[in-house]
Amino acid sequence: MNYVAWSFACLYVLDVLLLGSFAFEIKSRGVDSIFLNGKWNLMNSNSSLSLSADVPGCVHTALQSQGFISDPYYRFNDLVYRWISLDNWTYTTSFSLPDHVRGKEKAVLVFEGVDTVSTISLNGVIIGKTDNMFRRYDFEVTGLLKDKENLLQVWLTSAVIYASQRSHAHSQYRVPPDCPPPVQKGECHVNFIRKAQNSFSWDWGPSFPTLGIWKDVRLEIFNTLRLQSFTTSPKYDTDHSSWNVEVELFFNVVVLSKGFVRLSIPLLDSEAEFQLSLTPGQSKKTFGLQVNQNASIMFWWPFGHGDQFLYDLNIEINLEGGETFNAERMVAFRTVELVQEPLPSSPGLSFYFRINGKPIFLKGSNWIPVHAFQDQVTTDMITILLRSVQKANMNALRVWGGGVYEQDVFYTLCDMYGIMIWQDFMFACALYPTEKEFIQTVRTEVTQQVQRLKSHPSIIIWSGNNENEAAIATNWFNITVAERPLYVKDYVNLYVDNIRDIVLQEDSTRPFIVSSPTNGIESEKEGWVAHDPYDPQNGDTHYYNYTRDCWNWNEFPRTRFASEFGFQSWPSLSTLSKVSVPSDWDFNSDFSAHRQHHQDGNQQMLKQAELHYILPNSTDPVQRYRDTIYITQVMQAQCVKIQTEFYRRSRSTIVDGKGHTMGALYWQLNDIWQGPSWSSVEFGGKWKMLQYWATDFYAPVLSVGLENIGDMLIYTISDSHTGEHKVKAQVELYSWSSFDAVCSLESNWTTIKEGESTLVFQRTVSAVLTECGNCTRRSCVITFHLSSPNGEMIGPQNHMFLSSPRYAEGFQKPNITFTVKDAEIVQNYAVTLHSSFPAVYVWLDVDDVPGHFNVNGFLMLSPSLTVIFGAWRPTTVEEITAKLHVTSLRDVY
Ligand code: BMA
Repeated sequence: MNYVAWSFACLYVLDVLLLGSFAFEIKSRGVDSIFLNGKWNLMNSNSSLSLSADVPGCVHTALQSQGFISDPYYRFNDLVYRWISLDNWTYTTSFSLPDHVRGKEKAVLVFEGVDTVSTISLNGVIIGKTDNMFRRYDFEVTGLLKDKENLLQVWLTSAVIYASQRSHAHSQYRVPPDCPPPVQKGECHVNFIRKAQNSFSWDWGPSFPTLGIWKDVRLEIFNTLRLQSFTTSPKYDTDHSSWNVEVELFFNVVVLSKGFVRLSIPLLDSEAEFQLSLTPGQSKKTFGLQVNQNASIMFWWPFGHGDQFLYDLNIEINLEGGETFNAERMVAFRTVELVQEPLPSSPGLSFYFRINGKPIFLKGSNWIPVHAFQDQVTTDMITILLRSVQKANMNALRVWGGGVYEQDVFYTLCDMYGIMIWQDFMFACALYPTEKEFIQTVRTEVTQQVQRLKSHPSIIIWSGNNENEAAIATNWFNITVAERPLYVKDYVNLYVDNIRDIVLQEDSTRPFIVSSPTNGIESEKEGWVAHDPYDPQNGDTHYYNYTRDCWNWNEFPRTRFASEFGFQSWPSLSTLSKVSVPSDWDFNSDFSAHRQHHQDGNQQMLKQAELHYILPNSTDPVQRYRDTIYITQVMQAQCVKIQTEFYRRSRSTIVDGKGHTMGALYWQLNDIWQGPSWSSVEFGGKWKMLQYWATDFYAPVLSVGLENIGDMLIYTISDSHTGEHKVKAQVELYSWSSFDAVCSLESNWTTIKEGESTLVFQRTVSAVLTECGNCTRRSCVITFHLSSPNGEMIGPQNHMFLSSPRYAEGFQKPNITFTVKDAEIVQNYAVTLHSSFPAVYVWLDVDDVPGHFNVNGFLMLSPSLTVIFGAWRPTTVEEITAKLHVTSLRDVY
């Protein structure tokens, strides 16, 4: 664990300052942009409600901010406010044109994002319709504008009603699933609408089928042309061993225009100028900037593998008529390959990423939407989450296909932080229709999103959908054998013939796979739907099992790449108390059942916890509730740790043809609301125990302990590229009743190699116990770490149990007390704990004070220990002292 005190707040301020200089922007002389964001009027269908509403925004946010409804996340409000999504709503604004734009040749009204189904009118004339929240709409309005009092109206249709109508109109055959499982309390037929699929409910989130104008609205007025967007794609030319940056410019041209384009990367002394000739209509021009071969290019590396060099690329366009366009964007140089090759002694193919020629193990988690109301997602929220990702030693996230394509700032921050993104297209856990209009809107969506996002080096792969290959292959929807070909045909049509086809045309700088999980090349051979997409010997896998004992690592598939796995837990009381009342604070309350959207989820958590821990039994109901939350977080952290350590140590082993695991992305990083889920970070940014533990189990060099058929083994995994290290494992056994180690053991010196997992210690458990003397499986716990020849500790301290803590002998209440002091670093506080006995899963919770500890959820084997709390807002020693709660396993029963 990293014991260096750090201040999140300071880093955050720095990020926001840097972001300003990294964001891309088009400045043009000749095009006037008039933003129509701000206060609009909003009305429901029978005009009984009329209110002011922000654009960008949505109906729910407007109703809440104007006091018509209370917090939609509060208690059972997701059901109470269902009527909002069943109604139709109209947004109206009026505007005048500034003098200097009147009489220009062309006017285009740009909607960056409408959620979702609408008819739009300007001055009473219908200018267009929308049906896809993931695409931008440009409506030409030349000739419709008045100098004053232009009336712009967006007539939104209920997404729920629209989806239902579309599904009924699709009468030839059903496109399942019809509705989500009842436990999700959601709406039906979400697969018929191009909208965040989770917005009709998910197994971790509420049903809020929003309506709104969720992104900017602006008018663009010009005489000659406008530059709509541009992309920058550095490509490595292997024949000439040089880099070439491909720049695409997308124009909307009114009159024949001539001029020139200058591209430059000043830091690399690279510049080129090109003639430009544009004819009326839409037009795309592509240019290549050859990077100066004498310049030394610094690569962009994933976090933990090197720096993230970003270079400023300038685009300057000068037209003969005097118009100019200037744009800039940060570009980065990196290559990415998805390696699917035969492996020795294994039947399938490998599945791993090579970045800049080096194999990289992906360590991270899955990202879901940050909020049900996307207009409420701030740069702060995204920054805090992505900083948490990096802080926990993760280098990758998968933007999961049931949510949204994230906003630009998300990808810009990932570029800066070195977080690799596995980007799904937004299709999840369903079959989809393939009518002409549906395919057409998807084609536009995919083209636009690839063009918007492909300049980001952080994105390393595109993936067509979440689990839809598996849904057909393993027959989630009871499709008959006779009908199956029809659905496979639709599947291939949508993801292969359309989405894949577009992606391959638009972007040659990163790989594409059709689904996750998939068998990759093997799925393709089997006609894109493999008979078992969960095959551990090909492609990636998703694996969940809540009923089997998660401490038994033999249960896990030795996969090539674990892109999803996880366990649920409940968020802290301070997070839940914002949306509940004390009578809800009971694990068996209606509230607890209501927030749980996964069938039997609450029972599964307790059953899994009960295998190894005694469940909380305080007679004080609120204490019991807090303790139950705690035990679910203990269970989750321990289960995900064991599973992730298994994947990391499987990176260089092949057992029975399985292994060579090169990625572990647990499900899921973040939460959409305050409820139970697989997340490691709660809604609001508070870290669960799992997030603290990820810092260790994703450490660059890690030692892992386990038991295998009576043997105690310690493996070392190294992600470093710095060559070989000599290490030995130092092992200590502690009894539960004393702070003095019962005995210490050592391994021999072993050389660990970069990118490998190496066995460093092996003895039978009985030999270890005999040698140690006063220890039994139940009375002792084992700690271990690695050390170098000069005595340095390498990687984090780790520990293992030889028996479940529920059977621990000599285990006593530790009576932990604490004192808090100012740590003399901005907003950092030192908490010194005093304990009477060894304690396990020691958990510090400062209620609603935002921030986090340098270490938490730990094994305490000394009578006192100091940890640091870094607050994200000003606080005091007194506030922390008053709000701090310390819990350890022995305290809950
Ligand atoms: C997966 C995901 C999500 C889901 C999660 C937990 O398979 O793709 O659909 O939320 O499992 O059930």
